[in-house]
Amino acid sequence: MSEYIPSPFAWVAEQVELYEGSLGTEGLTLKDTGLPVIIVTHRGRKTGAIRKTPLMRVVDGSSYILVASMGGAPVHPVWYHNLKAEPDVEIRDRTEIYSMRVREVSDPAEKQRLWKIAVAAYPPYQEYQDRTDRAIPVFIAE
Ligand code: F42
Repeated sequence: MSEYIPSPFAWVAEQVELYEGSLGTEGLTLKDTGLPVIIVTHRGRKTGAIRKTPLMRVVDGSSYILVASMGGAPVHPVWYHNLKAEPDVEIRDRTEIYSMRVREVSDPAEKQRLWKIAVAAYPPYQEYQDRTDRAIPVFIAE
């Protein structure tokens, strides 16, 4: 069993603690927005430690769309690199937990279709993309 290392962002670590500590009955939305969040459990590519990253809940059928936006920051979030190295993840959506495999979406038509779904679920994603020079990566978890 690997060690769990909480996020160095206090507000993120607190959301994970509330969400998981309540077994998916509390802390389910992004502060001030009321919009739903999932928790992605994955592995640090260097430490091998367990990492837990809250992301907006964006669904396409029974798949989840993961958007590596990090508020429009100029570089990809660290979890992006972890998922590229180790694509097997666990997704907690409220009280349900799913074992899933992620892949980065590279086909332009597929990415455009999923991007529209993501922006409809969480409109700030478009502002984040407009604000940064990097193409914000999108994963699909199946
Ligand atoms: N972030 C998004 O990108 N998209 C979202 O839709 C999103 C929604 C969201 C909703 C609620 C919420 O509470 C947070 C939300 N966030 C969203 C923020 C998200 O949870 C992450 O905090 C954010 O994307 C930054 O991710 P990050 O992986 O860059 O986190 C940093 C702060 C971090 O944890 N850094 C660690 C550290 O110690 O500095 C490193 C963690 C790590 O994985 N280390 C690796 C290891 O091996 O353990 C090494 C990695 C390497 O290659 O160096």
